[in-house]
Amino acid sequence: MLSGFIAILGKPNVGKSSLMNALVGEKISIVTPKAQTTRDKILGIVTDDDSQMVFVDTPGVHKPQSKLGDYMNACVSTATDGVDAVVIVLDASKRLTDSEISFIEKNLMRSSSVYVVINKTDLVSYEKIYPMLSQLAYLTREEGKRAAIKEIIPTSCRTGYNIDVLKTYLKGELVEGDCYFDPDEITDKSERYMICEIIREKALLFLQDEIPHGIGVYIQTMVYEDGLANIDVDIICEKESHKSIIIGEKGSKLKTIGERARADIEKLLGCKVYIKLFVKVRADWRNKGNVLRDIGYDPKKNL
Ligand SMILES: Nc1nc2c(ncn2[C@@H]2O[C@H](COP(=O)(O)OP(=O)(O)O)[C@@H](O)[C@H]2O)c(=O)[nH]1
Ligand SMILES: [Mg+2]
Repeated sequence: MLSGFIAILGKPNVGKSSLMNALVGEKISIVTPKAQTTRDKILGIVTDDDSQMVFVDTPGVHKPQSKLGDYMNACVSTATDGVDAVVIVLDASKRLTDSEISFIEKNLMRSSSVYVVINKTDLVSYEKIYPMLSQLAYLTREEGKRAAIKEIIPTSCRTGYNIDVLKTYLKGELVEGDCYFDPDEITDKSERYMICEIIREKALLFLQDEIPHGIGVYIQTMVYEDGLANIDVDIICEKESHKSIIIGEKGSKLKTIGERARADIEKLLGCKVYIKLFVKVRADWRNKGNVLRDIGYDPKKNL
């Protein structure tokens, strides 16, 4: 059996979570147009007859401004420990920045193979990608202690372009060994965690920009009864004014979030679901260790 870990890294919003979902063929990590959607290290597992690939999705590399931000960055740095390969994702529709280039260089000093993916190619013509390739050209040659990029692969998670090609390369990085996970598993996260993530995704999609970063989702109770899952969920925010925006006029926004989330959660659990959402204010929760732990961002457990 061949097996191995592959970390997916890059700036916020380049499509890391979309790429992991495309590689696994299941929606594991939530995806929104907003930066810093992914807060945690989250595994996506693909097992076939002769191999197991474990992908590690990570929060984007960013400057932390709270304890939650510190946690997110710690997730990024521990995600690369001991992995067999690293995939660094770039956005074809954005200019390649110096910090992205030095991030690639830094990763080339480590022992694992580095692949660079230029994602979102569906948004641009090839002329836009050539300058990026020439900026990266010197990194395709080894120099001193710095290894060379193994491959640069243009992809699109939207159309599925080159996802198989990337997967074939990555399969070549696996090593002989045991499976790390049961062949039926597709992620390391619990059902409860996935439910909270689905609710957070819908909240991020339907709320204004300034609020989403201040949201945490927590399951109070979850009871199965007569083939129905009854779930009571707290949405934690930082201010009273945010609370009324999340609830919306006559509860309309909260209702939309709940309805959209319910459809996805029913798919996940394979049964009918009844959700009650409660919005609570906890000022500055992103800096409170106990609230972070309640929500599941526990440095002791996840890092
Ligand atoms: N057009 C296009 N959009 C994409 C592609 N991949 C991801 N996106 C979008 O980019 C946004 C950020 O994606 P996400 O996977 O959450 O990025 P992450 O922050 O790097 O994990 C979402 O709106 C995605 O739908 C792609 O290949 N093409
Ligand atoms: Mg993400």
